[in-house]
Amino acid sequence: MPAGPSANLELFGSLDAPGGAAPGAQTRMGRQAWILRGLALPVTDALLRGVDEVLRQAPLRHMLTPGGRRMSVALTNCGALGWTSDEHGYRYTRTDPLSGNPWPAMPAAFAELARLAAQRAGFAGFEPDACLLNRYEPGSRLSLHQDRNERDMDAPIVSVSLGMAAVFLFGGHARTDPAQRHPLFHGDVAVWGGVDRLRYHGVLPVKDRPHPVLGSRRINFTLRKAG
Ligand code: MD3
Ligand code: FE
Repeated sequence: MPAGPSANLELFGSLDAPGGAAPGAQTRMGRQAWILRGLALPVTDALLRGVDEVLRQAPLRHMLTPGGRRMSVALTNCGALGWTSDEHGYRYTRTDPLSGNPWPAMPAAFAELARLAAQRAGFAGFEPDACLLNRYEPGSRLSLHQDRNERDMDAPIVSVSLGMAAVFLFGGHARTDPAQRHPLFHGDVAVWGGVDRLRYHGVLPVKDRPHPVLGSRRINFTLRKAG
């Protein structure tokens, strides 16, 4: 994608941007890792209806890590495959372990935005089959990890941020590599794949700065090709 004069325009490490970073700006985090500022803003109503529909059928829950710790982020899934963590490890399943039912269908607005974002970042033809939805409350965090449970490492991952801002940590290929910090605002969409697909990443504890629409919550959903 063209790296225009505003490719790196962002408020570095700061959440003091009431309207978020400039919509339309593109933050390049790595060779094949981008934040597309505000790309979701025109469709937030449809996305939030989709979120409500998913949560009605598959409520948010705090999963356990394989080490037995309760995650501070609550999560659920939609699409054919859903990500699960328990004392046995991480994996994708076709059914929700809480209900035994298939995961809710992926809302059309999620898949459409994911295809658009992937194409803008140089990954044409992305067809996600899994969507992991995370809900952060003040203090929730996600420690540094790699996303490596998906079968097809050639496919990118697309993430959509809604609600309160958060600081995203973007590390390297080793857990101890230094991490860049990037704020993620309501409506921002991140896409990463290729050489950046397996980089360590995480989210710092979220500060309580209520969002006008979502209040003291941050919703992030990630679209993946898991099967
Ligand atoms: C990874 N979610 O669900 S997505 C996850 O904000 C997850 O909830 C985070 O990590 C969240 O597994 C972060 C944003 C993101 C953006 C760019 C990346 C993750 C990335 C680039 C490389 C690797
Ligand atoms: Fe991740």
